[in-house]
Amino acid sequence: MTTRAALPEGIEAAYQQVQARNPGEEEFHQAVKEVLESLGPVLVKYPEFAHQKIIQRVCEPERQVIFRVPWQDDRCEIQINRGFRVQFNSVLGPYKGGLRFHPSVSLGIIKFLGFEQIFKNALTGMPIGGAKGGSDFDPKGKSEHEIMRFCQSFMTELYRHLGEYTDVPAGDIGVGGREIGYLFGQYKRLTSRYESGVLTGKGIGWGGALVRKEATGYGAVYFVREMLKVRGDSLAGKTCLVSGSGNVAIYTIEKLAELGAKVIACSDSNGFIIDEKGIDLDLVKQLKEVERRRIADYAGYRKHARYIAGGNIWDTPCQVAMPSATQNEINGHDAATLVRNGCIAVGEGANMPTTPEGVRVFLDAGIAYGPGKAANAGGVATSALEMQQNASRDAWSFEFTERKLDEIMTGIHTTTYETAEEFGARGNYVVGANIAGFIKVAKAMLALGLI
Ligand code: NDP
Ligand code: 2IT
Repeated sequence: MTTRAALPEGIEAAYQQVQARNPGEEEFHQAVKEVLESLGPVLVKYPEFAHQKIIQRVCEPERQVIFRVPWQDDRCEIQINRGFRVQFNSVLGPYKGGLRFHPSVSLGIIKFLGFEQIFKNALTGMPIGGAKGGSDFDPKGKSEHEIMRFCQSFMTELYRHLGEYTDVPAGDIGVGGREIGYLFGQYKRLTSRYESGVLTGKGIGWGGALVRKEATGYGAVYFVREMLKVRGDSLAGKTCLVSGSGNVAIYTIEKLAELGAKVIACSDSNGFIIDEKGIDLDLVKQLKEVERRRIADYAGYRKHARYIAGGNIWDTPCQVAMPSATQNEINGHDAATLVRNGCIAVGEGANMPTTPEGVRVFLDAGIAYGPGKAANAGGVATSALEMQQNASRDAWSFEFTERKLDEIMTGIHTTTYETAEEFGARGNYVVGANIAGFIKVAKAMLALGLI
């Protein structure tokens, strides 16, 4: 359950309508509430947003597709999964947002992610709308052939809703370069077109962009670097925790180490490892990216490291915490533990990893807290750079693209910081991100008439 804090009257009514119209979708309610809580002063400055019912409109997806995904496993047994694509808002550009394959996927999860994506994408300054999709398919333990057959069946239904000017998916949990390859291959067969710009996160050599793989993690670290800079501090010498050990976590660890910080722990859904000498990233990459094994195996190769099965990574003292696994992985108790143990900065690589109670603890403690829709926007921003390269049939160097990513993240930091200040919430990046993202979307919606 999400906690109930008071919302301004008109906004409260809009929120109640969202709850009533979308029963049982708790994560979606949570994401909506967090944005609406920031919007009181916006409606005072822009009363036309209220008159034109922008909040009510923005909370209703433009289109939602739910479909059957039938496929055969290696024993020729028929399996049925459910596929989703929620095309939330296209006022700023083609729908854009990742695909998640995880057994916990439901309509409410996809809607929370799609809703967040609208404002995140607006913050990047790139011409992209907001969407999310995925399936309750569980990739764990599946063979290479099963993954391919599933991706082909998923795309056989989804392709009719996509297009480089329509809707451009990418990866998220359970969807990486391998899956994007199979999805793109099937799209190509079904349409007889080599339409590179229809998916991002493609492989280098067949339309992919350098730095996309690294972008979410690198970008989140840049955001933390900027938050610390405002406070006259830096990442050098800081002890860090990074949850997860997937795409976002790996490249968060890489950039933290590059900037002189020391990451001592990372995790997966079974437990976490502590390596006081600093995580050996080459080993993590080999285990996770190449061999697709569990993080527990790390301790088998590094005898001084410890694996804590079922443990809570946030109990470990640190100065910087970067949740990079999944939603609601830091609750109020975890947040209080982090603050008590001396944590001074939190940068969210994951989407909505902190519960409302946890967010409150961080804000009350006055630590540097970078919410996901600002801090992890580097992934989708670099997806937009990939679309730009596809459109111009160009391929940029790693250095050039990384510089662009850094500029975009530094820009998002400045925008969110200054917006918070303008609306009387200095240092509150939650307010800054929600307001800056919302105003951009709302103004465009007004300009385009009743949409
Ligand atoms: P991956 O599938 O590459 O990695 C996910 C990691 O998180 C794994 O270590 C996984 O452990 C762990 N995890 C996933 N679900 C759970 C769960 N329910 N409980 C505990 N641990 C879990 O995904 P990404 O790294 O791409 O995504 C991580 C987060 O970052 C997500 O919140 C995603 O929405 C967000 N994000 C991703 C972007 C991207 O570009 N990929 C962009 C912006 C945000 P296990 O293997 O045990 O499941
Ligand atoms: O949550 C996200 O921003 C992503 N999973 C990346 C989306 C994208 O289209 O690159």
